[in-house]
Amino acid sequence: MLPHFASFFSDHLFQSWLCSCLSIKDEWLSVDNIDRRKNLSVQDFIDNYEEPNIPVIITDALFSWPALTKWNKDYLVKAAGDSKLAVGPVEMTMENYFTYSESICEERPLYLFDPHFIEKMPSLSEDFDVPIYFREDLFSILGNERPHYRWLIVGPARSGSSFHIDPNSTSAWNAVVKGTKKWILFPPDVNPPGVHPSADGVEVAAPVSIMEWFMNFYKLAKEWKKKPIECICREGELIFIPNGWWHLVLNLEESIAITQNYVSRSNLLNVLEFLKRPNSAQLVSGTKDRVNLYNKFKSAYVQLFPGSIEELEKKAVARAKQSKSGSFWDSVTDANVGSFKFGF
Ligand SMILES: O=C(O)CCC(=O)C(=O)O
Repeated sequence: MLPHFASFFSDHLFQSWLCSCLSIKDEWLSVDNIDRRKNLSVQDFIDNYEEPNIPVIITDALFSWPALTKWNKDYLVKAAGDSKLAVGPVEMTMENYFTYSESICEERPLYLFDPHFIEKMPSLSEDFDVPIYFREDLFSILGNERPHYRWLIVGPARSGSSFHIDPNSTSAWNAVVKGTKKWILFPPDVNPPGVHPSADGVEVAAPVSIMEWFMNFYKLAKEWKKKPIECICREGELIFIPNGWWHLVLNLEESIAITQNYVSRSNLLNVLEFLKRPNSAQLVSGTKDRVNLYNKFKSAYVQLFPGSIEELEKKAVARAKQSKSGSFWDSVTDANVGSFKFGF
């Protein structure tokens, strides 16, 4: 005989069901307070966004990408063939992924997020290139030992990435080839509402899903210590995510994107600082040899560019001295992600 559940109630089950069928509310999408730039020179990008560590959408960085006109479901299915792609905790063919994503209504739709897509779908490399702003890619000096750095991202409406900071203190760009993405970003010194990182930065306690965060915490963000940067990144646009920034992404429709994480001279000192933390074995990601990444990267860099680190340190000190905010000593002693400290 079946058990009788007539008087059984569960907030937990209800919330999950609610999050899987709640529609995306207009009020979650109305704020757009990010800088949007076109005809931006590389030097302007470095001076106004990369060095001061500020997000920006660049609206014309992808104009030459064939991907914008070529990529659709059929094209990706053909390019992937029988190769299995990384989808959350499992692997599946592109064809099976679309069969899944077209049929589900879930609180946390599985997201295709593959760091080896170029090896599996080599023809895609003809359809995009790294935009001019991000050509300095210092981890490339590590060759095959560099941490994972580029991903193909595919997901249905309501899929996305819950709040996180990007790996290894890298910065990133995220280019939308199809679809639209809602972004919420908080600076490195502000934990988003509902998000509680452990003191060592290894664990993060956060809402179960993106929809749950919007439902229960979005309103709080409006009165938070610092207001977030919010925007919708549309087809053909690219967003720059500076190192150390918390970000959450919600796909508003079926989306295809490419993201790449990188180290340039603007964030080299932060990356070195991060890699040499005492708990690097837990913090460093995307590579097997987490503990030795610092030594390998630093010695390869010093060999190629002798004196460069010292020069960057001097520049950082001069910049901090110049800043009116009196944050010089904060900046050299603060252990927050994204801040510079002495002692390499
Ligand atoms: O879901 C997305 O497109 C964002 C990806 C992302 O945040 C990341 O790669 O760090």
